[in-house]
Amino acid sequence: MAKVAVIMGSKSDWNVMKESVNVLNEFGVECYFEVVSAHRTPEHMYEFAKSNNFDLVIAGAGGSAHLPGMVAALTIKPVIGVPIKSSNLNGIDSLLSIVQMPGGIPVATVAINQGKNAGLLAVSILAINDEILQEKLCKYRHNMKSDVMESELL
Ligand code: RP5
Repeated sequence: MAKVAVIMGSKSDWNVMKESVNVLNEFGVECYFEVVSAHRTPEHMYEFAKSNNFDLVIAGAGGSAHLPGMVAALTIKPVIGVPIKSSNLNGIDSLLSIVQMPGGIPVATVAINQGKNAGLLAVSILAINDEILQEKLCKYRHNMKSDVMESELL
């Protein structure tokens, strides 16, 4: 069974990162979540990454946002980064920190505060080898399409 670790640099990131957890729960993907800070708890970050107790990591961080890149450097599992809007730079600082990984250690980066899309991307990756998840994703897309087709303007 695939397992996703959802980590974040601070409990103040939870409002965004719970959207990832909500999506994973909706699709029935096992996950766990915790605060892992690159600068406040660097030893714990190392232990977490080296535990290998996950198939995929979703990592959210704000500010200079080292967490996703540092974790990606410590594991060969895929890492999805979520830039969090936490400073007066509107999240642009986090976005650039996470998306601009030098060649060699990739972090798949979603839009600022897009915990939901991080969850959906994780499901898509895991669905490669899981027909049930493929079916659920097709149904999810179908429902989105129906919502648009059936929506009425005032
Ligand atoms: C980052 O600093 C966290 O990811 C958070 O987005 C930001 C602010 O953290 P707090 O000061 O709210 O704990 O490490």
